[in-house]
Amino acid sequence: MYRLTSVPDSAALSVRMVLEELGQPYQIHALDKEGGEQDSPAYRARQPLGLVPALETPDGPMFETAAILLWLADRHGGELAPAPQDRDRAAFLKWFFFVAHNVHPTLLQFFYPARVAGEGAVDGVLSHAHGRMESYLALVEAMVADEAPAWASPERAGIFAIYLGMMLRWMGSLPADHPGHFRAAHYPALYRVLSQLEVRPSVQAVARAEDLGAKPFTDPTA
Ligand SMILES: N[C@@H](CCC(=O)N[C@@H](CS)C(=O)NCC(=O)O)C(=O)O
Repeated sequence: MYRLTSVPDSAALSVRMVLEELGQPYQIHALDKEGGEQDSPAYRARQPLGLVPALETPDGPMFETAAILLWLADRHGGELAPAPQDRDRAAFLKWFFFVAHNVHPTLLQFFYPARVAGEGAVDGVLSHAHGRMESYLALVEAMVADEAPAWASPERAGIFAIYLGMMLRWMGSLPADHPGHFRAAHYPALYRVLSQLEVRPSVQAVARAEDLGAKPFTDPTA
């Protein structure tokens, strides 16, 4: 059985949704942050930066959200990502890594700006990150609107949409005047995908378990 180390409403969400979608049994291990578990040698051996998620698998421990999502999709087949031999694997990988390498790290700057530049330069980091995020999301929106790839359709509940939906959840939950505030509703093609994806039983099961509300991707403050 998989064992997912998590804190509520963290990047572990996407892994949990994918495990639900795959129907794979798993246990949640709640990281004891107050007790300092993230700094313990045992946890650092599984996640060297002390972050979540970490997933224990039959092939050994894994960290990095995108790597875990892709590994689960590949390992269990199905429809969550195009298989290596599929024609649309190339386009899928390109955009999945685009999100993992651009959207995710920029998003983290909204939540931990001082880590990037120290306390004195937080405003500059936030406004620079805002501009980059605006262009990243516009590119993803245009791709989904123009190409309507099957791997980003709500029917497939793919790892691309689950990963991006989780990030839009967090950005949408920031105050409206925060530079990191971006809402799915501003991106019609993404909104259409995410509003159908979020009512799937897998996403709803995690939303109930972690108290995320009825529309975890498109209306995180509801
Ligand atoms: N690149 C990592 C980032 C993971 C990450 O930043 N996790 C956050 C929660 S969403 C965390 O553990 N934050 C606690 C902290 O930074 O102290 C991944 O994709 O797994």
